[in-house]
Amino acid sequence: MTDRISLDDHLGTLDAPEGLKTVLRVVAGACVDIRKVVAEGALVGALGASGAVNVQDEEQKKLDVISNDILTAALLACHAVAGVASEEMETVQPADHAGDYLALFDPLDGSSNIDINAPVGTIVSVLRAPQGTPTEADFLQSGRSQVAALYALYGAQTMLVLTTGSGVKGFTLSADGEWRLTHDAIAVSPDTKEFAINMSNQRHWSEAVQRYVDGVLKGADGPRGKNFNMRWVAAMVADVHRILMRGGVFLYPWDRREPEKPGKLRLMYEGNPMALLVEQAGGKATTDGTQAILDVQPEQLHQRIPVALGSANEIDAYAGV
Ligand code: AFP
Repeated sequence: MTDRISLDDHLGTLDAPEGLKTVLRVVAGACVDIRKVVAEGALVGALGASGAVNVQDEEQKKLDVISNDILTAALLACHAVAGVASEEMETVQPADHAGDYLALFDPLDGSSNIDINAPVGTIVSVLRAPQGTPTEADFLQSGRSQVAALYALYGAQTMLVLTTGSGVKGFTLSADGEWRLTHDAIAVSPDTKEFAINMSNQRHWSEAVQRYVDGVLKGADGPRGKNFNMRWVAAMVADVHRILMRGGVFLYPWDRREPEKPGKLRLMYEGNPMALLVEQAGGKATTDGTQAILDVQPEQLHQRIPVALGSANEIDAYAGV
C-alpha cells in the first residue's frame, strides 16, 4: 500500500504552477477534514437540518454548513487563492490578499443522502484569477477555462478524483490519512448498458427525453436491441464516479416543473467540474446530447443547466432520439 504514489508526490511531479499545486493540496486537506465530520455524523451532532435555507432556497443541512466553513476557511487562508464561491453562499468571497486562483465548490453534494448514511461528496472547480480583488463577474468563466477540477467521494472508500487538464487520476484515502494513487488514467468506456435518471420526474420531461428513456426501458425488445440497467444515487458525485469507473450515462434534463429553471444542477460548481473530468476521461458532457457543457458561457454564479454526460456513444444515442 505505502509504495503507491501519494497525491503530494504526484503534485510534485506535475508540470503546473506551484500556486495551483498549493490550492490542490489545500482542497485535498479540507476534504480529509470534511470526511472526518461526515464519518462521525451523529456522534458529533452533525446530522439534521441547520435551520437555514441557502441562496437556492434549499434547506441546508448542518453538514452543508460545516463543509462549507471548512473549505472556505482553508481556501481563503491559502496565499494562492484570490476568492471563493460556493453553492451555499449567495455571492463570492474575495480573500484579503492577492492570489492567482479562484475556487468554486459544492461543499457537500447529495445532502439528501446525509441522514441515511449514503454517499456524499465535495466538488471543486479551479479557475485563474484576474488582477485585483475578484468580483462575481470574474468567476463567470466558461468551463474550458478551468485549470483543475476534482471531487472527493465519501463512500465505502474515500476517494479524490482529479484532473489538471491532462487525464484523470483517482486517489484513495489510506488509514494513515494519506491520499494514494489507486486509479491511474481513468477512462470512461464508450459504450454502456447503464443509465441514471430520476424516473419520478418522467411526466415532466420533454418528448425527446421520454423517447430516449422509453427506448432503453424496452431493452432487447425495443429499438436499442439490448437490455439496460438503471442506477440513481441522488448524489451527482457518486453517479459520476460510477460512470468514470464502469461507464454509463447520467441525465438531469430540463423539465416542465419550473419552466423558468433550465435544470436542477448548477453550472459553475457541478456541471463544469464534472464535465471537465468526464471529457478528460474520454466521455462526453453535454446539456442536451450535443452542446458541450464546457462551452456554455455562464451568466450567473448559481446558474442551472440540464446535464447529459457519460459514455460517448450513449450520449450520441441520447442526442439522436
Ligand atoms: P443536494 O446536494 O441538494 O442534495 O442535491 C444533489 C443534486 O444536486 C445532485 O447531486 C443529484 O444528482 C441531484 O441533486 C438529485 O436530485 P433528485 O432530488 O431529483 O434525486
